[in-house]
Amino acid sequence: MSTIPTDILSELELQSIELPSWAFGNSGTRFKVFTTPGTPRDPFEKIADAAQVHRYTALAPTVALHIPWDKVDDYDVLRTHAEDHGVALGTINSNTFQDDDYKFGALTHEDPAVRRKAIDHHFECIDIMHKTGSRDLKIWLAEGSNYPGQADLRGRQDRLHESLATIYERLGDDQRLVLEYKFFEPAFYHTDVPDWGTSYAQVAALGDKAMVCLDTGHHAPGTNIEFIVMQLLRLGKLGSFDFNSRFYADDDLIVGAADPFQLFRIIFEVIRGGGFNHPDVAFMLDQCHNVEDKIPGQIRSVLNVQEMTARALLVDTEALRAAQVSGDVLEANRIFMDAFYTDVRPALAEWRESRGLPADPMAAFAASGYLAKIAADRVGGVQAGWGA
Ligand code: PSV
Ligand code: MN
Ligand code: MN
Repeated sequence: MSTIPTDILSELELQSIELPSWAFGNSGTRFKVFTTPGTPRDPFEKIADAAQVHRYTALAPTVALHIPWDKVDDYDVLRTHAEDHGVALGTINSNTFQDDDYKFGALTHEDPAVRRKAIDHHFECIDIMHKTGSRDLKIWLAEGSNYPGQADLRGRQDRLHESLATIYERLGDDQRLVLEYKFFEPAFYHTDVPDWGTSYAQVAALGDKAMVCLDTGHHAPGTNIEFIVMQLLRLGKLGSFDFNSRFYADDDLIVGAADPFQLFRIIFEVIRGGGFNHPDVAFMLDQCHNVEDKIPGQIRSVLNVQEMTARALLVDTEALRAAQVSGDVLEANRIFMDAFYTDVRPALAEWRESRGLPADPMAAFAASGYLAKIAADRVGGVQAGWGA
């Protein structure tokens, strides 16, 4: 059994991973959405489910909201509800991708009236952030074009800057804007914020309170994501992660499921760049659970992040550095791989127990009967989905 040094355990104890409210709603593909009995019908029930993940892992103390999907009449009540369940409200995600007016863009639209509407939506999100106590406004834009010649690429970039600058001006002193990039979809020819460079260029033009959000599923196959992580940390502009995993496109699968080694490499660079347990670099999940149960899916996800973090913290960085400096390629690679191949699961289980947590959170949650209870209790109403 591997043991984990106590200084690493102390760092792991501080780790926190924000959960997306939409992970608890029904989701699927464009072919079919499979529903689950007990799926939340409103933001209150989503938060109650998210709190279960924290209860069994102590890893997920905050929940991100999506507006308008999680719109409520009184955010003070929602905030108190979250606190009563042992969690807090986190990032507010704006939504400019489900309104007919945004067919040809929102913050980049040719028509000033449409841009105004999209900016006002972000103002509303900032007002909500003041009530929920949220720090981050996360902006993911679905804007782009499908055919060469359809849009003025340059003009859209200029309008994007103007719109973002107007939103940025409205932020409170302790609030931030994080701009997420995605290389394609729903637009297929060009996307207005397709890559980290564009996101960086846009946020750098705004100021210190604007940062890049890196969604691990939003890159072309083969992209060296850890290199991007390194570069953004080096530039002081990595604001947050949306973790998930992908085999093909924006699959939104359980983080660490498709490629645990990639997750290890990413977290290694986070640690190397001083971004681990750093308040400026938020760890979040952005996932959907199409065929598996949602709460256990989220529990599995945060445990995967914790496990790869423990392994990345195990890298003997002094020995690695010495091997790098002396040009010992194979020794450097051995040191790196040794940490990756270390099975930390038994040691983490023991450590969990020593902190009053279940050694096996998945088993403990399954034994709790919570899923059967919500299936029995939550009758009637409309189940939440990705988009409502
Ligand atoms: C769409 O690709 C997306 O998955 C983005 O990653 C956002 O973060 C998320 O939806 C919620 O808007
Ligand atoms: Mn995302
Ligand atoms: Mn996505």
